[in-house]
Amino acid sequence: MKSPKTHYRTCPLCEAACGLKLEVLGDRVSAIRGDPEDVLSRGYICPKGSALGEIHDDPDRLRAPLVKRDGEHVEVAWDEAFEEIERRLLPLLEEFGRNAAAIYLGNPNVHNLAGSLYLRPVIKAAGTRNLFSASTVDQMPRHVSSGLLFGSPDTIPVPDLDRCDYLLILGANPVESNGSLCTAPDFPGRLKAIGKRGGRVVVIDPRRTRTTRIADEHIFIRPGGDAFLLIAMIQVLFAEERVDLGRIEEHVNGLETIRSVSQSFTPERVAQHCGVEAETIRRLARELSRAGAGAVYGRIGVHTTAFGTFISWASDILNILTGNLDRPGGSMFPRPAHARIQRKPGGRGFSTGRWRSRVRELPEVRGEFPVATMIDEMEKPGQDQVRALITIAGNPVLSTPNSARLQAAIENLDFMLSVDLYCNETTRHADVILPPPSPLERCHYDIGFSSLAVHNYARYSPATFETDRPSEARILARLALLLGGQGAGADPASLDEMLLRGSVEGHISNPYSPLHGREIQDILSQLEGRSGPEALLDIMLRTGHRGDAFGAREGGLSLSMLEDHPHGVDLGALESRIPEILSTPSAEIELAAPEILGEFDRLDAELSQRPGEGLLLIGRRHLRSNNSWLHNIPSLVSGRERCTLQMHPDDARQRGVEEAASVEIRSAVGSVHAPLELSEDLMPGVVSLPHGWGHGSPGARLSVAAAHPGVNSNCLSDGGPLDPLSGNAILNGIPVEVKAI
Ligand SMILES: Nc1nc2c(c(=O)[nH]1)N[C@H]1C(S)=C(S)[C@@H](COP(=O)(O)OP(=O)(O)OC[C@H]3O[C@@H](n4cnc5c(=O)[nH]c(N)nc54)[C@H](O)[C@@H]3O)O[C@H]1N2
Ligand SMILES: Nc1nc2c(c(=O)[nH]1)N[C@H]1C(S)=C(S)[C@@H](COP(=O)(O)OP(=O)(O)OC[C@H]3O[C@@H](n4cnc5c(=O)[nH]c(N)nc54)[C@H](O)[C@@H]3O)O[C@H]1N2
Ligand code: SF4
Ligand SMILES: [Mo]
Repeated sequence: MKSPKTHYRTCPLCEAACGLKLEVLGDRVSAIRGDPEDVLSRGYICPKGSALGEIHDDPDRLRAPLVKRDGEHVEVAWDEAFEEIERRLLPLLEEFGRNAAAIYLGNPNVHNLAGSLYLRPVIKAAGTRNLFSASTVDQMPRHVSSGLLFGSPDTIPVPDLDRCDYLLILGANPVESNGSLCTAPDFPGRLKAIGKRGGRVVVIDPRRTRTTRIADEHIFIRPGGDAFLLIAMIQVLFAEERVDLGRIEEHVNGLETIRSVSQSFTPERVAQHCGVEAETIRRLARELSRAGAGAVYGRIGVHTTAFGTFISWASDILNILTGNLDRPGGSMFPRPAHARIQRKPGGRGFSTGRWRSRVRELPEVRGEFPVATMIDEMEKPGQDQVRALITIAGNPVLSTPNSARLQAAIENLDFMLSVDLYCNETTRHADVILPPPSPLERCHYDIGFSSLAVHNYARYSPATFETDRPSEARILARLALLLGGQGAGADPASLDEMLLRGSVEGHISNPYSPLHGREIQDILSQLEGRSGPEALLDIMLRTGHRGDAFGAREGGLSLSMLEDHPHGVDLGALESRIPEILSTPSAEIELAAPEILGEFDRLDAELSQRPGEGLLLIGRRHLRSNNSWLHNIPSLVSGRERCTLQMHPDDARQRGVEEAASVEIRSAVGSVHAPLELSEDLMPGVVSLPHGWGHGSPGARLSVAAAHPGVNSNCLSDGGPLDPLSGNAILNGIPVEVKAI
């Protein structure tokens, strides 16, 4: 018998980016544990990480391209699949123009080196303005507020979890989600440690959660009410003269403007609208200002609301006003290994609305339109109507608003292509599906999440298993060449070569690069024969602030150095980065961008109306889920049914509905039926239904998920009203009615 081999790799499933230790026997994984020596995760693992082997082995996971023939998907060879795309898609673009194709990018792209490095050429080659992604049902507000405050949408501060004494969490449940826009494996342990060192964790959430249970205090809030709570806390800080910016004071612009526009938002005035008592709001502001070092951290429950961007901004403002931005234990900017060497502060700043969507005239944000308007672009006839869709690693039929209508619009398209591991509720509509290899058959480096981690680190994992099938980078490269008119048979290596040369030449001509003025051959010869994403990553690491600059800096980082450190390289605790990191034109933090000031009028208008009295629907995550796509893994769906509507017993009594019975949940745009679960954990007036369910569609190939279908909560979310600054959809705080059936 063969003896098992040990492999180490990063879990790609969620933002915690845990380091895992895999026991491999032949071509199978026999066990997966947390890697106790990992520099970031120190042995932590959750049930999803342990299930990576099951994903790899899942018989439903696609191994060959599928093409639809007479309404049925059949397996074809790779060449045939690309020929089909060329034959069907290119004539459409010829006839109707480039905007006739829409692209939708799903969440797992961010967890994948190919997605991080090879999507740009695909988007460029497609040449469409109809670009959409999961970002506008997720974190787009955080990009916009960061862009306005700090000058770049990717300059996102994270709570310095391991050193703070006070943490105010709004709309996040990291004990189930393992954290988001805050990479911190073992989030629960890190939260408990705050209490152990004498600190305090307060959670604001309309539902009692596993996170509220380990916190020192939980405060209910009316869904969507956080903007009022936060602006009143800001008002209190000014009114009680508690503002103290600390070391960043000289880098801040607009403080007096914020003092004056926030003046009228007293705790008494907002209390009813957020459902939090005025005295509690005052106390929270005082606690934050008195804490040694503290941070305000908000996530999906507050970003997917009508004031998502404002809330993200207000959280940072509270950190700034209490001297907590950019100080140890406060809210800090990570510095990943691949971050470039910073030039002097200042830059072009950030703006949105460089172009607008055709139907609803919504502004682009970071080159995308809100995914909520993808339906409109498909449905409304006219020049530039969307007739073809390319989805890459996404399931918008389950994850984006007004899904029933979206599904109908997708059915009417002339052509659809998907790059995905599975034939799911969305990709079942595709004329061609191109499946990348499994998560264990690729190399991994977290470009995104090492930029959001509570401790600086660098970690690279090689592929655990080799495969003959094309890598995702190869698939995307071939697609980019095809879209660029080079034909279905173009060699993807030519794109690798182009990207590589482009990157090296860019560095050589850039006076701020450590490679400025070097010889191209000197650089290429040091790449040790690497190509594709690994070559690009090596260049990023070696030109980064800790890099070896291709021999110019002894002991610096390179990809081969990371290969020698399978548990990762510890790059130390977070460090202060202001002003170096600021890229606003003024090189200062701009507190009072006009876009934000405009939101104060909207807040005022809301406050002049009485809050509604009906039920408000919120979402819910479970540790063993990951949006829509892990319900086909037996160990992750076993046990009690999870797709239930949770409701407070008082609300149930009032409506004459009973536990276990299926109830009808109706919103402005649709209705679904789900089993009712009574729970004292809900704030009265609030009901909760998880997203990502609604399996069992004909034509999908998810046999395990089909046995645990649940219902699609996004049949209830309305793509009409959005967070105006980011275009983010409103997925929490949806008015609904619940009735017995
Ligand atoms: N009501 C409601 N809706 C929500 C949310 C909510 O809280 N409430 N949350 C929103 C959020 S935060 C997000 S991020 C979105 C997610 O929305 P999506 O990204 O659209 O959906 P996922 O369920 O993540 O689907 C991911 C797809 O990628 C495929 N996949 C996995 N790995 C790979 C890979 O390596 N390569 C390729 N090509 N494909 C891969 C999977 O098979 C799956 O089909 O949902 C959003 N929708
Ligand atoms: N197990 C698991 N982990 C995941 C995912 C998953 O689906 N399952 N998805 C991953 C993804 S893509 C993301 S983006 C992250 C998201 O990570 P989190 O942001 O931690 O997401 P949730 O667990 O949905 O927590 C949102 C919380 O907001 C609360 N909430 C709802 N409305 C409001 C409101 O108006 N105000 C306030 N204050 N709270 C509100 C909800 O009750 C809920 O407890 O999780 C990631 N990790
Ligand atoms: S917490 Fe996230 S990264 Fe860690 S094992 Fe679980 S799914 Fe993987
Ligand atoms: Mo997300």
